[in-house]
Amino acid sequence: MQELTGLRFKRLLLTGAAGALGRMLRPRMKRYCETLRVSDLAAMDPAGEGEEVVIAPLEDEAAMYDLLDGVDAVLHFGGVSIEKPFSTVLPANIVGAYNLYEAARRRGTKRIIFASSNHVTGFYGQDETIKAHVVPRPDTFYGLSKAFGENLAQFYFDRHGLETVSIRIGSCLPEPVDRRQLSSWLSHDDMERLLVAALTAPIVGHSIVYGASDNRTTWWDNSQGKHVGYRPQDTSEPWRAAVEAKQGPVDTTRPEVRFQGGGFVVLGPFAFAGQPGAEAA
Ligand code: NAI
Ligand code: 15L
Repeated sequence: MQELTGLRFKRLLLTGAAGALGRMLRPRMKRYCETLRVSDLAAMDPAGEGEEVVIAPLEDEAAMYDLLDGVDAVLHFGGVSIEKPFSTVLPANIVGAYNLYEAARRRGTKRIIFASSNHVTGFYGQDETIKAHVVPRPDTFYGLSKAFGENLAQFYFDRHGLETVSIRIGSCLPEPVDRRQLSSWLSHDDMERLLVAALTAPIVGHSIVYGASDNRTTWWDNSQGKHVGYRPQDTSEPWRAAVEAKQGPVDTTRPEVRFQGGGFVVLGPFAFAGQPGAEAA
């Protein structure tokens, strides 16, 4: 994808840089800043020109304070990215998000782009189209932690004027691979477009935008985030026929087909009430 503007931040921070999206975004976001600081708790590629590589666990308050030094804006992609026991989600996504916001406030960082998730609203139906300001209906402890992150963002804006765009990312992959992803897919190029829009929109306060491409089937209406200026240019349509042929007919009574969160709604120890595998307690 061509560079979108000649825009240059002095220093951007990308957390979660060792992860799937972090590795994809690192070379792309480098083009928009003089210095890209990348962090994770896992090992990352060594620093290239104009890069700084920092190992920093989100739950380490002092490390986060150091990490935010001199940072204009943050792309916060670090943390637990799938359903896990609450004791695993808590330090990374809840304590970690607090540490990041508090460090950003004290260091004077202006804006955070928060990699939230569609699993904040995973228990809405696939027969519904929802806007960003609906009541959250998280489908997992993971989705709950992202809802906390969004509330934290709202609080830090209302209380301290620290701006955030929370992106409820759908499924960000090179291409859609199943029927659900025909609706939830976000191409890598559209992710970059969305991040640049979120970084550069003049005023965002705390805004929430669903991160999806311009798919023909969609459950998300981004009209409440129009001011962010995101214009997707890709669509899942070229993959539709092949995905539908491969998958065949779906059983629409199954919870993972009924709800937007797909397979996440049946993950974890509780499974889904009334379904085989659901824990009695
Ligand atoms: P990933 O699991 O590949 O990457 C997450 C990174 O965060 C990993 O490198 C991991 O080491 C790091 N991390 C985990 N706990 C940490 C901690 N306590 N301190 C510091 N670093 C920690 O996930 P992926 O797919 O790259 O997603 C990135 C972000 O985007 C996540 O926050 C995820 O929830 C969100 N997201 C991703 C979607 C997707 O389609 N890939 C969809 C919706 C949201
Ligand atoms: C997410 O939040 C996950 O991080 C990612 O691994 C995908 O499963 C995605 O949602 C999805 O809903 O497809």
